[in-house]
Amino acid sequence: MLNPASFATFTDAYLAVLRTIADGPHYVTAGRGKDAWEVPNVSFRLDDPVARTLYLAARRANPVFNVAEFLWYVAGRDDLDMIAYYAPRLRQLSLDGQHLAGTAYGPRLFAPGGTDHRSQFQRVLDLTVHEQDSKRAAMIVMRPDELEDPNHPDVACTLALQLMRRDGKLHMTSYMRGNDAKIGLLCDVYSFTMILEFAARLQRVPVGTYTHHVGSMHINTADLDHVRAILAEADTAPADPFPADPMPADTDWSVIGEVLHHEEALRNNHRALSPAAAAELAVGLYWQRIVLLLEAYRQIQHTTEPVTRDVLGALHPGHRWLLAHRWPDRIPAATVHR
Ligand code: 5HM
Repeated sequence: MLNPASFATFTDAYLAVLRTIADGPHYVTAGRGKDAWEVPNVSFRLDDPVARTLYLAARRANPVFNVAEFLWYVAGRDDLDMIAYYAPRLRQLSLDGQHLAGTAYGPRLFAPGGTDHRSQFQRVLDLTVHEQDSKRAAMIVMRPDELEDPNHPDVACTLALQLMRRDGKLHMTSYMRGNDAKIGLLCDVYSFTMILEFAARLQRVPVGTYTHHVGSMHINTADLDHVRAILAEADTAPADPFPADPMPADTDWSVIGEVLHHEEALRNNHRALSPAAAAELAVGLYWQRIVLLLEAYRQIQHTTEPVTRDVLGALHPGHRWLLAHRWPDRIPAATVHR
């Protein structure tokens, strides 16, 4: 069997990867200050890349960071101003205290460049339209010069993202040199499948499959107890309690621009956003709820009060559940049901 295993949801794939490493590491590695259990050459396929959200309380996934990382990428940004507001630990990877290098995939994928002034993303989209069966639609992320400084704290872990249009659907394959199976895997699959779904909406074709190939899949030994707690919860937790929510068919660059505009205002605490004001935004309900998720995070970051009930009530129920497990002291318990 030369093809990777297929999974219905990301949750199934994530648990299989964690179990494989925790039950039988091939190597114990040491390097760059972190010991890890490693299984090399791990691949899997997701049949429904939209079912990307993990609902396991022990993992304490941060839905705000997942959305923000996608937005940071498509905006073509490399600044800490935006992304460290959502993930302060990323500051440790920056050499100048203002920008990220390898972790910032946005400029590499989405910034216009070259003599044709197109982004890599635009080039591969154009390619899959003009030559539907193309095998060339790969966006390159890691760069050869990144290894000039072997001690650089921030070298891209993703080698390439490839689009393939087959049977009328848009599929994605990602190639990574290394992936932290507990933390990075969840965030990377989330943002890459969002990029796939956005690309499919721009082309007005259905989302196909997502395939993930990793050279070094590993769990840091410091995370092993946490991983065992996640696996123990998964043994008894119900399967994905909230249905996957597809991106609206009319999602295009103007919708993303509108969402980014509100993201910036909320991040800088220039204003609050009520559910009534969100309902007036010129974007679909899906994106209104994402902007409201950013409003909930504004309240968590810029106030000391519990998140207001009207905002929590207007969120996607899955986001509300995730927020309640990530910030239990800021979410009134009565507002959350599985
Ligand atoms: O020594 P190295 O550059 O591989 O350390 C980076 C760590 O962050 C690795 O554990 C890598 O797998 C993880 N990582 C990830 O899982 C990093 C990035 C940033 O590119 C990522 N996913 N997107």
